[in-house]
Amino acid sequence: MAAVGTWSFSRPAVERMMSMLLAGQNATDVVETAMSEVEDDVDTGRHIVGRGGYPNFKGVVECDAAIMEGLPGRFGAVAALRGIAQPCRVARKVMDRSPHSLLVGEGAESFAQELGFIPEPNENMLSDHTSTAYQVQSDNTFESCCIFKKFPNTRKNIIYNFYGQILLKTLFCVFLYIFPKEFLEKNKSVVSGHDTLGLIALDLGGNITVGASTSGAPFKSPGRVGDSPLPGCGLYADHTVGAAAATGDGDKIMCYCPSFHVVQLMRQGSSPNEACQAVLADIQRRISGDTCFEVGLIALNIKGEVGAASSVEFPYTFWKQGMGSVEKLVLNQASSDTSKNDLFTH
Ligand code: SD4
Repeated sequence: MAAVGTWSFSRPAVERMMSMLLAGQNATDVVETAMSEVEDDVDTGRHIVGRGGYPNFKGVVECDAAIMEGLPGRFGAVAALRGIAQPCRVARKVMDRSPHSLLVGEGAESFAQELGFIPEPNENMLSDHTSTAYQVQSDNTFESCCIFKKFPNTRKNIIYNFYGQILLKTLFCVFLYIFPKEFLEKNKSVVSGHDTLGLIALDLGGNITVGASTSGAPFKSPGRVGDSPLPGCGLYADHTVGAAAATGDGDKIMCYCPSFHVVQLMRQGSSPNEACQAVLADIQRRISGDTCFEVGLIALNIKGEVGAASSVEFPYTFWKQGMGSVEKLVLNQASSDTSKNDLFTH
């Protein structure tokens, strides 16, 4: 039995997984329950998960979530799902009850409603923190500075608005070209970091399940889907080998299928730690010299060994049978601290 989760805020979820696993529950119920508790907690929303998550650029919270069992073909996911505070529970229903594997947007919402979920108004999905961040972000963006919006919608004003916007956008691009660093630094202060809750559980019967959940990139385009609900990208599991999950910049992560790659390397004999490090090194080699985007990987094999690698400082939490409590391990930037991980590789 073992459990692992991404980032420090996964600790309560991993503690929950520990107690459920010790009570003999199966890995999928364990992941779904622990995940949905964090998703529903408005305070953890600021970590870009579920209720309280950051909205898209129109102010609407849209969540992605997925669950994958190690057994072949057992996968379910939802993407760009609005108004449901526990999207991982809907993903589980997609896995168990739908002939499909991934449902998005309105279709996912209708499916959830058919299965008894009650969509909530968007206000319930926002927290004070994320509403304020959205307001600040909107005030900072070019569009809301457009003075032309304030005039009535006469034909003349629409034409002025059209050419005015082109002019302002051109000036804005010139500004970004000249002062890119300053602009990016200013906007970084609104929100930074890419967090996804990734959880993996290995139960007493040797079943392994992985889940991932996120409200996605803050202020994303409506309909944007990240890596988290995509099998092989945000998560992957194989009951003969183990499982892996990814967190970070999903628009980039999905180009490398890192979770599948980690599991494949473990199949070929790598430890979880070696596999995560090799996949990170492969991504860094392929982007040849460019600063690596944010990506963190966790993996657990069916022996209960854990591993991780990350391009940024990356805390993750872990428990395995025999340990009295959940441990937090921290990887330094662009490294995988093997000395710490080896402590947990038995
Ligand atoms: C995503 N990996 O959707 C997730 C979460 C995230 O900024 O990092 N968002 O890309």
